[in-house]
Amino acid sequence: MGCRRAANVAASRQQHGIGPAPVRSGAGLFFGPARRSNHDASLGRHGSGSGRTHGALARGISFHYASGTESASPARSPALSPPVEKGINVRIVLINPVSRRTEGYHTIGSRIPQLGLQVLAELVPDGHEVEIIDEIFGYDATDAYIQAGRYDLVGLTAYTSGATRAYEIGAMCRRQGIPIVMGGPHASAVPDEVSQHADAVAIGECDDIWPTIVRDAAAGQLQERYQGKLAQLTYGVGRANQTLQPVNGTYDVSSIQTSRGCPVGCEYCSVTRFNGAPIRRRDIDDIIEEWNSTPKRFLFVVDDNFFGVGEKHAVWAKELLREIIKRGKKRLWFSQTTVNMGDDREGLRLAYKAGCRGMLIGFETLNAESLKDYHKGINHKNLDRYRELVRGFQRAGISVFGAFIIGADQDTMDTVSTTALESVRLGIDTIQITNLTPLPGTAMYDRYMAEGRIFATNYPEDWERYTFVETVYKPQNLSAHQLDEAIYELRHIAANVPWVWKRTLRTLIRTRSLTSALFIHGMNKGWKRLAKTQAPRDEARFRLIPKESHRTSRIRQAFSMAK
Ligand code: B12
Ligand code: SF4
Repeated sequence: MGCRRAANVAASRQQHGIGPAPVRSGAGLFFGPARRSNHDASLGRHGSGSGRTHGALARGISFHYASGTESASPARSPALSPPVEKGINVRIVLINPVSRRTEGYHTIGSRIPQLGLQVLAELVPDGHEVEIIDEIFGYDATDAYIQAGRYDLVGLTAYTSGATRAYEIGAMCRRQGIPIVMGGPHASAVPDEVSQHADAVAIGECDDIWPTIVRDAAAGQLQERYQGKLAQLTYGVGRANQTLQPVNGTYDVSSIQTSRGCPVGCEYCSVTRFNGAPIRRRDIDDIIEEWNSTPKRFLFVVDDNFFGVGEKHAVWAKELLREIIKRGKKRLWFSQTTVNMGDDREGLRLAYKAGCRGMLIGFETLNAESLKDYHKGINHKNLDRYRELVRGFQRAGISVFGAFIIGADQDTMDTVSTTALESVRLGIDTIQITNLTPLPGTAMYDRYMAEGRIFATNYPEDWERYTFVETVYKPQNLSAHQLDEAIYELRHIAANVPWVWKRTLRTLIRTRSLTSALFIHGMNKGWKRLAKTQAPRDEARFRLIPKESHRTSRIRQAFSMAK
């Protein structure tokens, strides 16, 4: 790759007619819980607004729109000619771009924080400003605020499905002359691709390098590539700015992370490659302080595998739970773990006491061969005991959110309906069934690519199809269309039969916990709304029409919870 000049935030401001704002102390610069609505954000959309943003107004600074959205994107931000200007305060925006193909998914359920952005916000060095835009609340704020020249540096995260939209934002920034840095799971998986759309790519965990990136940008010395390393989660590392809400909406819950990494190494998952196999735990005092600062009473503990798979992991998790019981503010929470936790009575008792009301467990499949292919040894080992383990959670008062993937080499069109029915037999409280999706950066992607099985390869447009609600590869025993159809049948029925209250009642009976039952009620209501949004989209996208078959009657049986 040829020589690139450093991006310069001062140059970007000059382009917008905005002089450097005076340097102020860090604390005063955080906007705090800025609760602006989408209406606010849409004021200046596509250059048709008043020509001022809230940020600019606050400073008494005027700006002009640099260009229309239809012009071609320059290869690099035109803001790349330094004079180096040290000490400038950079107005940073951290954006979570969202795929337009699954709006239902993002907007119907709970609005969960994009924790990575709150973590980066916490690490912004003093003297700079930071805001978050999360497109789960809509796209208007991004377009309006960027075109209004509100920011000097744009930081993009992205899931693979959000990459297409991220590049669109990147192009808009380049037209505006605003430097862009992109990080997160997709950028780390395909940094060469990302570097064509962003001025800098940040690979891996970035806790250690993000402050340097901001300083480099302020000094006009943004590098093309930054390589992060697995963070040592000592006091303060991994902590999020809990009070900073997106400028375009307010999250429903708070998120927190107590550990990173997972030793299981499932073939379709990027966590073990990205965050490492050893489970790294944060400092307990630090967790408790952050826990007590969370603004919402309901928390999502986003750990990859909260309880882990071995004795050492369990001992640590229990130690944390005891401290939460002793020193933590009362919170109800939900996390993710592997099925083996269902065996640990003490761990489950402590978790309930500490406020845990639900655990997401990736059961993935009920087929032993598929589990082997997925390299999910912990499930393979426990396959015959799923029911007993589910009961373990429920006896402790904790509900079970079972995640399943359909599309393994052993799966047929019947697998969706059989899985739905079997999950009732296992007593799982709420289920999620998604299309197997080989994501870049995973061993499965590499294998399927080598086998020529992935057909959605018109990148970057096709990344937007990697949403887990569409098949992007050729399954072994059925066509991609058949797999989409089998999952569509589930959504269609979920949308059209009454089932939510029945599940709530069953959870109440099994867990004897009203809060767990209410949690499940909320989840299932969300899934129903999602199914109502997504099923007609499936019909349009895949040209599907509802048909009665032995599969649909089995799915109905599952929703009516007949054993
Ligand atoms: C919590 C979580 C969720 C939650 C909440 C989502 C949310 N709003 O964050 C829920 C349950 C809703 C969810 C859903 C899904 N998820 Co999810 N989820 C996670 C999980 C477990 C933790 C994310 C997190 O908060 N991490 C903690 C923060 C601190 O880490 P981070 O975001 O990676 O940020 C760090 C670096 O990446 C980097 N960084 C990130 N962004 C940026 C930006 C800049 C500018 C810079 C410099 C650095 C940088 O710096 C940060 C600090 O080190 C991850 C696994 C993981 N360990 O990350 C999967 C993960 C992100 N999810 C994944 C997937 C696939 C999904 C789903 C598609 C799954 C599904 N079955 O439907 C959906 C899609 C949701 C959507 N929005 O499209 C994949 C994404 C992989 C990919 N290439 O896209 C992951 C990596 C897990 C996996 N299977 O591999 N998810
Ligand atoms: S157990 Fe979960 S987090 Fe761990 S590798 Fe498998 S899917 Fe990823």
